[in-house]
Amino acid sequence: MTHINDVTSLTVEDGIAILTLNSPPVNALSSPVRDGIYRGIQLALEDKSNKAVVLICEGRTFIAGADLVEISGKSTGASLTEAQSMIENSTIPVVAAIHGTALGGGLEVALTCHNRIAVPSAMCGLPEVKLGLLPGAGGTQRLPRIVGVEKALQFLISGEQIAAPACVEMGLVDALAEEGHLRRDAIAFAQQLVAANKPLQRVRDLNDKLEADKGKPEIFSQFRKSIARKTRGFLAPELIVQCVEAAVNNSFDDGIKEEGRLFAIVLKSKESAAQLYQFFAERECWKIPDVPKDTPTIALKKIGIVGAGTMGGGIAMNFANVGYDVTIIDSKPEALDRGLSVIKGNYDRSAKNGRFTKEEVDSRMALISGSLELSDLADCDMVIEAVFENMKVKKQIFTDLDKIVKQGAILATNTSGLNINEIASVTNRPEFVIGLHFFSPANVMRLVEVVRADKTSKEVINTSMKIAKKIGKMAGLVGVCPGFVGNRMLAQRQREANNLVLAGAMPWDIDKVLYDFGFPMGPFAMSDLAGLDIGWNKEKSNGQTIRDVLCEMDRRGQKTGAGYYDYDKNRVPSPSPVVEKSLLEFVKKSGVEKRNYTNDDLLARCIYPMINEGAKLLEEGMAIRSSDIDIIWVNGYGWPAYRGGPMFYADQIGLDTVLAKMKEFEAEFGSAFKPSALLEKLVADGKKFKDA
Ligand code: 3H9
Repeated sequence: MTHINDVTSLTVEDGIAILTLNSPPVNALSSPVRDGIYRGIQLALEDKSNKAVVLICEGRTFIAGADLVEISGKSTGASLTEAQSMIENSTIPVVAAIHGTALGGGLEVALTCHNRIAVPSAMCGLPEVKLGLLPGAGGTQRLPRIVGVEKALQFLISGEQIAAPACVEMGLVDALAEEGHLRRDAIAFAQQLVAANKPLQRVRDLNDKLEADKGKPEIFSQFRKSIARKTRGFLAPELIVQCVEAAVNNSFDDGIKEEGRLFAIVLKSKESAAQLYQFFAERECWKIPDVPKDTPTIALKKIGIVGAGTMGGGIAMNFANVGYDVTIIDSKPEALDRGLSVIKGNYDRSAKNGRFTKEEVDSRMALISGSLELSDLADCDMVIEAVFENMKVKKQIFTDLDKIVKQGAILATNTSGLNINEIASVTNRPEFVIGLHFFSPANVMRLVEVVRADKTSKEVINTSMKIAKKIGKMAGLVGVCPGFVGNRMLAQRQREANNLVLAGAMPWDIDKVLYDFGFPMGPFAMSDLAGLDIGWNKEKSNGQTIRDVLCEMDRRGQKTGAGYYDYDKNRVPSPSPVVEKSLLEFVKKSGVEKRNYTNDDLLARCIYPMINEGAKLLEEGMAIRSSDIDIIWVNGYGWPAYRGGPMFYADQIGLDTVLAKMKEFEAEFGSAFKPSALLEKLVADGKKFKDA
């Protein structure tokens, strides 16, 4: 065996040179990996007795892409383009042998190989779009040459990973190896290629599929329309489409130049800085300083859910999806039946959309059973209470669960902000009590706030974080305080949005500012969607609040065709002159001075108090790190991913800017705006939240 460098080695078996990469954890294309590929292929070619080369990786995966730590920094040795050219211009076949994931630059390296073989469990993808980037190593030019323009656009814009068997169907992978025997089968495959002695297949030279799509600009215009809503505010998707257009309309070399030009733009963009930050934040959030990796966990097999409402049903689906037995309890038979049929309906819809098969619907439903008796949860390893937000009711449920459920089981509450210490206090096992705050709809939303109460044990925390990961969620570990992290910050935004309306700003102007910032909708559109009459009492209503005024006019939100907005029959909203008049009268009556606000004023009043609250949460130790707050806001509250999260955003615009504005607000509106001590300190020290 020849060691090329620390991460690459070359061996020869039966005339086939095997170039092996071993750069944990994911064989990313760091300088030594790129240089190792370049020099390894060069060395393999020097020995004329070698008939073919197999490029294979050690460890858990094939190359998972560019090295994201190094990506905008300095690099040494051969460039990726040089390594790829060395492969593509090889005079003997080079075969990529894929296991794990061939992602981004990894798949782009495989696409310069003449052939690809993969084990069935392998996945291929170009996920750059998720990082605010585009495939910058030929991916946008080679992929459409293999799979055609339409499929390539879907593949590139979704950034999804495709399983090896589907890749074979698309022509992206040539053959499947037996699981666990990749090396053996890749060598045999290379020998077959040598024996067949056909001309080497260079993807760059395949033009048939592009010819078929030439002169059809409508493909691009239709595609742009189809992704407009989903990609609003992101930079990379449009530039990816431009790259594919360049592939269709130019020679390969010119297309590559255009890809390079556009890659340089995305690489320097603030969107990719935010999305790369999120990538690492989403990996950091699992690391709990005082709960080391090797902390024991509690074995979970059977999960109990108390409450068959929308929340309980969604939570149950998460667990059934990954094979857990789930028992859902409700005290009312009709609520239980309704809950179970909503779950079935959700699964059926997914099956109809092709997300999984009818058999899978049946197997998942078979894991979920319903019961009217709490005692049926006795042998559960984890019970999650998901009833409505009422402390008295929750305390009663925990008192009962403590008596019924076996010792050693975790008792979790899905409260969105109640005091979990108080809930835990009614049990004889507060160390087994924890909060698992799912977001609605719980089967769809990615976030769970894992809420650590004063006495929660480390085992229970570790188990809860692990199970959150297993059911595919992003988890932020937070402390007990009203509203925890997410809702506590949201309350700041809600209060200020309402205050602005009370001082004459129009709801749709505030909504528009937040929508343009990147949120899916503003707080008033959201209230209309949820229904303005939630918690409103007709008998007690006396026009004291704006909500009273609107509900008294039977403007109770979308369901009545009117709320803050007027709605047409398709529920398309428009600003309401009636509401405007009522609001202005209300403001006049209340004696508050009406103001005119710029969009910047509206944004600062809604966003800066949230950032300040985030700083207080850090100060109080309710969140471990600012990036945890950011993953909570991006995954649970629609904060635009291309802005990284509120704390990252604050770091970008400058904490001094936020502090100065909070001081102005404090002077004008009082102590609700008092800057957090941490914010003051960071500004004084010239630091950012990321340094806190
Ligand atoms: C690209 O390729 C651009 C090119 O087109 C253009 C070039 C010119 N770099 O996720 P995990 C670390 S853009 C550096 O927990 P899993 C990660 O931080 C790239 N580090 O494991 C973590 O570290 P730690 C396109 C990386 O098994 C550890 O590896 N590629 C990279 O759940 C384990 O990661 C992608 O976007 C990297 N590329 O999932 C793929 N990747 O232990 C990004 C991971 O210290 N990666 N790390 O926290 C992934 O999607 C997943 O990591 C993967 C494994 C599926 C590979």
